[in-house]
Amino acid sequence: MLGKFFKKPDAERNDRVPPGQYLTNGFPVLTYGRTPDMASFVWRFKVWGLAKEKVFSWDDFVATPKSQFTADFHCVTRWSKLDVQWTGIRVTDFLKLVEIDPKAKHVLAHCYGGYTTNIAFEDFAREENFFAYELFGEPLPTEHGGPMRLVVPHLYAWKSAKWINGLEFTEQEQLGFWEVNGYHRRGEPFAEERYSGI
Ligand SMILES: Nc1nc2c(c(=O)[nH]1)N[C@H]1C(S)=C(S)[C@@H](COP(=O)(O)O)O[C@H]1N2
Ligand SMILES: [Mo]
Repeated sequence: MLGKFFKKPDAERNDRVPPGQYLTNGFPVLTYGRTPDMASFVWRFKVWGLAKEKVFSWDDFVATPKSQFTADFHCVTRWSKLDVQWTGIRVTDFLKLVEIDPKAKHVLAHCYGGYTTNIAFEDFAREENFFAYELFGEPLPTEHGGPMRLVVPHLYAWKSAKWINGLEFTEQEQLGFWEVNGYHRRGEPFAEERYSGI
């Protein structure tokens, strides 16, 4: 049954597929709980904590020049999808718009619906991370996190927060939803950082 949907990685692709992962051609939707009814929200994005508090409207947010990104996507439940095409805003470009206290060492991403996930500042402020609002050239579908999600390609996909609506900067690490529930605090797929082992 599984073999119908998930195939073992091709030999030439092995180096892109982390250990214990299987390739899928589809794009499964993985959401804990209900998908928030985004139509009922006026989208806003807030930055706070060890950063000067600032609230962005949709227009403020997307005023940052957009770029295209192709990235592999690895879910800790063992499926990986290669070459996902996104359009969005580079995290490093966005960070130029906010004043962050140098004491900030961690970021907690907040989402409509209440999901959170933690990312160390050095993992967050990397060139290849972005806020995405298009998927394969179409507006990002709600089930995949539309209108806006975070994408952090070098960590397991639970760090790629869907329906993102804010960033809280802190000195001490505050664990997010899955991290409190036993997932690894960092989640690097090539090191198989799946669970915290506590
Ligand atoms: N807000 C929110 N973001 C989330 C999740 C979630 O449940 N809620 N699930 C995470 C997990 S476990 C994965 S694998 C990816 C799945 O993204 P997809 O549904 O677009 O495939 O989103 C991540 N971001
Ligand atoms: Mo996941």
